[in-house]
Formats: sequence, C-alpha cells, structure tokens
Amino acid sequence: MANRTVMIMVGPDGVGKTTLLATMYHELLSMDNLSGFQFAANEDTHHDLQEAYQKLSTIMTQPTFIPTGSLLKGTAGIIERQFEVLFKNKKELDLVFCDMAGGIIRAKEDNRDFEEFKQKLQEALVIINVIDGSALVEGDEVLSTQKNDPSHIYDLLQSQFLDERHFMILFVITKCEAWLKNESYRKKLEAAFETRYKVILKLINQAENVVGVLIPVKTLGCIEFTHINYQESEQEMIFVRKPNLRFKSENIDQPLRYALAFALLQHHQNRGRWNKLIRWLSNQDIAFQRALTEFTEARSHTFKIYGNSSLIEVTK
Ligand SMILES: Nc1nc2c(ncn2[C@@H]2O[C@H](COP(=O)(O)OP(=O)(O)OP(=O)(O)O)[C@@H](O)[C@H]2O)c(=O)[nH]1
Ligand SMILES: [Mg+2]
Repeated sequence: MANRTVMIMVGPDGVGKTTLLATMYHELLSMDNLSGFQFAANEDTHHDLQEAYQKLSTIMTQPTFIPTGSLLKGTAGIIERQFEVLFKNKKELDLVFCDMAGGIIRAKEDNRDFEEFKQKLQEALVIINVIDGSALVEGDEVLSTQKNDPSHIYDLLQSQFLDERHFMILFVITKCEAWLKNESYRKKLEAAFETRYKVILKLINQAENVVGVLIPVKTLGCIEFTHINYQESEQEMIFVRKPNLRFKSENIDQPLRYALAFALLQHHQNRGRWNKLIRWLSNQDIAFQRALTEFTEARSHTFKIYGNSSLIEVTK
C-alpha cells in the first residue's frame, strides 16, 4: 500500500516493548517542537497507550516495585497501533507501529503469528529491537539468551540485508537506569551490547542499505536493578523502587525522533517524479525540506551509529 510505513518492536517477552511504546506516546503528546509535523494516533491506539501509561504511573506511586507482567491485556499476537503523519495539517503518510507479544519470537515456523511477524518484519522500515539492559550487563549466558537473543534476530533479519531497500534498526536498551549514572557505566553498557550483538553489528556495518542506532533510555527512571536471585534453575532479576527518584522518562523522545525522521526522509526521497515537480513548482518542497531539517536536528548526537550513517542525514 502506498504511503504506509511500518515500524515494529522486536524482543522477547518482558523486555519492555509496550512500556517503551506507551512512554514514547505519552512523551509525544507533550512535545511541542515538532516543526509543523503532527503525529495523530487513532482512537484505539490513543486509548490503549494512555491506559498503559496510566497503569505504569499507578505502579510507580507504590513504595515497592512489583513487576507488572505484560503491561496491556490482550496483547497476544501482533497489535497494530495506527497513526497518521501530517505536515501543516495535510496527510503525508499512515504509520503503523507493530507491538508484538514477545513469545512469538520463539514460536515454531508454522505458527500463524510467527508467519505474520516475519512478514511485518520484512515490510518494516524501522525495526526497534528492545533490549533488556540488566540482563545484558549482569546476566549469565542462560539469562542473556532468554532475554536478549541476537542470534534469533540475526536469523530473521539476514535476508533483509541482501535487499536494496533502506531500513533502520534502533537498538533501544531498557531497564538500564543503573548504568546511566555516569560515563564509565555507560561505556560498560555499550561494551556489553557490542560484544553480545557482534554478529548483527558486523552485518550492519557491511551493508549499504541499513543504519543502526544504539539508544539507551530510561522509561521508568525510578526503578533500579540491584541483583539476580538464583533459585535452582530459575533466575530472577531484582529491581527496587528508589524512594528519592521520581517516575520520569529520559531520552524517550529520541527513539521516536530517530524513527520518525527516518520515515519522513524516506517518504520525501521516494516521492514520484510528478509529485516532486508539482511540489517544487508550488514551493511546498522548500517548506517541507526546512521543517524536516529542523525536525532531524532535534535528535541528540550522543548515540553510537552503525552502518550507513548517510541514511539518516537530510539531503539538500
Ligand atoms: N526498571 C525498568 N523496568 C522496566 C522498564 N521497561 C519495562 N519495565 C518493566 O518490565 C516489565 C515488562 O514490561 P512490558 O513493557 O510489558 O514488556 P513487553 O516487552 O511488552 O512484554 P510482552 O508484551 O510480554 O512481550 C514491567 O514490569 C515493566 O514495568 C525499564 O526501562 N526499567
Ligand atoms: Mg507488550
């Protein structure tokens, strides 16, 4: 379908996909410097994501943190969160954010949800690989494989790299509040990511059609990893509510800005010839280009970029 952009959140159950989506959406509602762009959710999307955010806020007011389990009920399978992207009140594209139930990643080949997941992945312009930061840094091989399994993602993505089609992978690290306190902890987080995701990063660095960005975020901000509880074969990561910290997201606008800027850049570059000519004659192009440049400049440049970095630059 023309002008339909698909983004997909990927990662096993419990890594924080829905939490990320809900906090990003909440942030979007309060962002006022959008350079003339509007990102309007449809009614169901708005309702569900606000409900998820509300649930998180309630949990965060409690003195003791109890993991919520899956944040939204009924998020079995793949849920499409629908948005419209407008520029100066005129629709530019339909945006679909696919939120998946993490369990699908381990489903068998002939499972219907798995087939749909693979198809969405192939269609996606932006893939958001959500990574559990605590398991990444502190987990042993068993826990890491259970929480962040790059070999699975590697298998799923391999064919995409052979394609000519441009795409972006955002590696968004959640549950990493404990490692965002100073530069040396940040480096430790980055090194753990680069070691564990080596094979995927190698693929990205060799390909021309893909760009990767590493973005650690605080979705909750007040819940910190403390230790791992070992009970027989079970391992449980223990997080505590920091009484001196507020529920406050940090950097949460950044994955959104990177994803949306990429979608807009691709959309703008792929306009048909006639459309380009008409827009040029009517001066619409200059306004759009200017707004796009401004929008992309609001991205932070502190993140590590992998692969073809020219794909995220605005071409004049
Ligand atoms: N400390 C901390 N906890 C988080 C963070 N993000 C999510 N969580 C917690 O992780 C748990 C699971 O979060 P969800 O967002 O439901 O995870 P999911 O990836 O959508 O899981 P599925 O839908 O089952 O695949 C919840 O208890 C969240 O409160 C984070 O950045 N930091
Ligand atoms: Mg979820």
